[in-house]
Amino acid sequence: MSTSNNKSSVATLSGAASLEMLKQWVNETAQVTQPDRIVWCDGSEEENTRLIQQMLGTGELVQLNQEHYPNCYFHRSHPSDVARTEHLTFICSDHKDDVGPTNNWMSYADAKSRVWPLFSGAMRGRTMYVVPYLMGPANSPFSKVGVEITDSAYVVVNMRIMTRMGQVALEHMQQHGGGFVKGLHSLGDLSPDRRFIVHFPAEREIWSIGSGYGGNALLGKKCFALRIASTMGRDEGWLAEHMLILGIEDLRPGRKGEVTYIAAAFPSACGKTNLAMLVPSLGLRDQFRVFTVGDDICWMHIGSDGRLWAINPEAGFFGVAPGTSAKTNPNALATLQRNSIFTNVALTDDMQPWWEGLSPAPAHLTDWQGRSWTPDSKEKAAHPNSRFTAPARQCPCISPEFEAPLGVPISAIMFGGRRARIMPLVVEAQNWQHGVYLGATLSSETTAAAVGAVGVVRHDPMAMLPFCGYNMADYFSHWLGMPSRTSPDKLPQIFQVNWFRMDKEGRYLWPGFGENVRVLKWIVDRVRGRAEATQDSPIGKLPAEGAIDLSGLSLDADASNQLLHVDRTEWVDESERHRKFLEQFGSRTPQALWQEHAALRTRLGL
Ligand code: SAT
Ligand code: MN
Repeated sequence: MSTSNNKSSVATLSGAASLEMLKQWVNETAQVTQPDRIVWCDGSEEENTRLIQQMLGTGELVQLNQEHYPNCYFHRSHPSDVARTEHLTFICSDHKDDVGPTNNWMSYADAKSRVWPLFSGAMRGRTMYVVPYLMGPANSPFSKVGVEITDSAYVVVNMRIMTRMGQVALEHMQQHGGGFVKGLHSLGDLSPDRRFIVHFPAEREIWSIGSGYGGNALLGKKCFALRIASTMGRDEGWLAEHMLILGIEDLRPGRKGEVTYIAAAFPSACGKTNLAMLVPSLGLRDQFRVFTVGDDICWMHIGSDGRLWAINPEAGFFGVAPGTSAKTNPNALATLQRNSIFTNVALTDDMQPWWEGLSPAPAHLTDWQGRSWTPDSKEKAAHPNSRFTAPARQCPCISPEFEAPLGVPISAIMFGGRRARIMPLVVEAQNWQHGVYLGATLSSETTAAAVGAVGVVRHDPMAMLPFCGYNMADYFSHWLGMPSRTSPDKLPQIFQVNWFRMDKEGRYLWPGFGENVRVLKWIVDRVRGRAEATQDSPIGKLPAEGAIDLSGLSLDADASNQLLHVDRTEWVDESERHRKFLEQFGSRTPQALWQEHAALRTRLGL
């Protein structure tokens, strides 16, 4: 077992020593898992073709209509393995307090006795793939190397889309040293009873067994780029966040095409991909244009100019298919038209992928479980968490800065939740500390991205609840400490948004999608000192009357009032929920958050 509870500092390893460590780890792992053969993946086209051919043979992949979807394939996962399983996701450390009340903790002893034995002989009769990958652009000082050992060829071809895989990663490691994050993955027997996703932040290691699904199995994504990276960020003074990154170009006369970069955190399946690829609604299309840097994960470092600079560590999109259409996200639709993998969607009779919201339902489909489906069927044809895996470089609005080694400078951070009530469309924080409070007290209704009830309001601070690799109270302290690392006026302004507010009849008040550019416009103008906000709302700065451009939008006066309405009674209750949430962390809750809580209560007249 390579994790022997001695925290060797891999960060100081040379390139040669890192490579040596890799060889040794592969040998040790093979001895335990007993694969029939070992394949070192180089990320090449030939290798990819070979793996695809092999999976077409076993039925793991099905070829899609090559005329409409060239080089696209379909995969059906086990019906009990279609979303992240948060209750089977653990952080392993010396003390339970290290991970806090919002994470599942596992002791080293339990990891050794309950999880490690499941890997014993797990790869018998299978191939063990060794997948080196780079998170972040080649040549970026912020990029980090991971190696995933897996017995799933499906994982390999997905990792090839989602990361910079193969030679580029080994070269980065050789040049920069610093070791790599170990990720050991086996499908095991796919039983939820023997499924564990265990993180060892101190050892920079991940074990995942019993699942072949996205966030559980593509270990570069949530496991490394968020849970392990958030602990690296804490130790090294940077931020690993569950955020999209977009650039919004101002096309208005006299603005010289200035681009403002925004990072935005939303829980899974709340529209990050759509926002990252936003096409402004018709009326505002000649004023703004949006470029995508990332749709899910954002690593932010303080640059030499004192500002926060962001890179997207990923190279592809693992997007929710249902709801994606020419209307809601034409850029995503164009991106996934070729070289993409579809998981748990429905199939048309001529082998095109289909999901709810794509187009009017065809008269006949094969549903995500392989059953015949007609519009009369009671169940959905595509799984609500069905996904596409598509290369980012194919996105028509990919940012010219996508590969920039130093990333892009962030001017605004948005925290968004899915809330039917209470939360206004947009509110701006008074300052960084208040912004951290807005992020820390964020709540959202649960979605199909994780196993469990859908639509339940839960706290999801910074949209990181399932992804923070250490005690969330310490994570808040880390955020609160950012101003001490730079000059505070260089940090981005912080906003909270909610696209999902409903009226009493349960209808969305805000049209969302392309119309969200109206909120972005206000945010751009706020950070550039050109738009007005009220100063007197108890929860933060709201757009002043008329400050949000609603021209050409058929929104009645009542709806626009409701969208920005702050109901004192509701907020008194909400502040109680904040208190209960913050109390969970006991003495670790930063005093600054209690100060903000008290200030909110005072502004509410309590
Ligand atoms: O399955 S993933 O975790 O990769 C996607 C998501 O839930 O955001
Ligand atoms: Mn996500």
